[in-house]
Amino acid sequence: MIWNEKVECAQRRKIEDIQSQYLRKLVRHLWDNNVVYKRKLEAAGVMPRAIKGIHDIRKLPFTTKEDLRDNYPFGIFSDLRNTAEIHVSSGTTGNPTVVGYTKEDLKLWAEVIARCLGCAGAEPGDMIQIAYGYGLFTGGLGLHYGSLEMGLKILPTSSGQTRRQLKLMADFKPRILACTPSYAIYMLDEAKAMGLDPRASSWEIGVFGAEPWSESMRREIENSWNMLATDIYGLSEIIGPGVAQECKHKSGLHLNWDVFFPEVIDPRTGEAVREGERGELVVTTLTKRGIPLLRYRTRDIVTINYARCKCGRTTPRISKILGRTDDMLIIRGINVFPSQIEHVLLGIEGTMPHYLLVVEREGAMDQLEVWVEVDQRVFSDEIKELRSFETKVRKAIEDILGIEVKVKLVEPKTIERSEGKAKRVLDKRII
Ligand code: DLL
Repeated sequence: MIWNEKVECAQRRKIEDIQSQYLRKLVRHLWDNNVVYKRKLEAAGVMPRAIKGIHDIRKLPFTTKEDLRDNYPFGIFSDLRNTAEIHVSSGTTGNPTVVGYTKEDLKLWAEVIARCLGCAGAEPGDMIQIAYGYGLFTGGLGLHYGSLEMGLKILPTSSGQTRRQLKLMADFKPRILACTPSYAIYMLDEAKAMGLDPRASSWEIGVFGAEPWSESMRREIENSWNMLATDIYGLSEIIGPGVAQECKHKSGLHLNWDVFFPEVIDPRTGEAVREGERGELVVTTLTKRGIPLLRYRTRDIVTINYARCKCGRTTPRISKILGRTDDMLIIRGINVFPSQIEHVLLGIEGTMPHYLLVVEREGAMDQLEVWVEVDQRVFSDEIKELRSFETKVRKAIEDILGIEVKVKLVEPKTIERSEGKAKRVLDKRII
């Protein structure tokens, strides 16, 4: 169903008028209420009155993840007093990324997710099993608010406890499943072990996202579970899930552009690329109040298409995420930066600043193995001591990342050196 036809099927001119109004108001609001942005606007030499319409957006400065982290925890918030909910996602080193929502923002979140659910094919009254993590991660609660808004019956199973997930699915027969695509695949083996026939599952529609996934993963999910697998995209800084979503035609993700203004730029020059060309997605949150962001560099690589879709929506569609401009890895839905691990290793005596992250997919699950060079002294220790050193390194890394990892200690000079940019990641996943 089309949840908000007036907006989702509107003429481009009409949407541009709305965007222009919102942008003028937003820039004025930031100038008056946000010290960080006032400084950024001044540095860029842009006064609020210079922004007359949406096409002036190019005059505005970009915002990056560093802007959020440098102002940790609440420095970039525009309305801390009325902040109603806070979410956190992992950062590079040290500080995580903190985002805040006012009550109005939570309403906006519910609205855009309801649109996404409608886009995926949900109807009021359907039952949805939400197997994204609830908590600081935006997946669980975001889908929850949108499902409430649409009038779905919510089964908030959160992630994990797979046998229980599957028993509840078999007994309650939800029509929709929302989780990461890798979890949908992971659940297959467990279902078979429980004697369930996945093709007979009650799930007809999947709302899968939070990590990159390919067309071959889609085929596997659709064939094995006998369901339609749709892609949902978003990031905590913008709102969480709810930025864009595929419809049943699966020809790009419809982006909620009346509230999240998209640009696709060349990451090196900052200039817009032509429609259909690959570039970095940059998003301005036009109506958010807790932590509105101007021209946020998502670091996600996409193409964009402004043609009307067969489903009738006129919203622009972004491609599936084609890559990242930085070295962030997503492992089991968790964002991991090599620099986080480097930071841990620097704090442990006996390790060297040479390491390699080896990522593999075992079954449906991502496995991260960290190869760490240790100095000769550690290596000549007894096996028992070597083991306990390995455990120490592993625990320290797990504490920072919040996921299980394997650690392999290697002798000095084992890891290939590079004269240019060090190669820290060996990603063997085929997705
Ligand atoms: O992953 C929000 C989300 C939750 C989206 C549930 C969809 C479903 P973060 O933890 O801040 O937020 O991670 C954001 O994850 O910049 C992308 O690189 C990646 N990502 C999110 N959705 C997709 C997707 C949530 N559908 C980062 N395909 C983003 C590929 C995705 N990558």
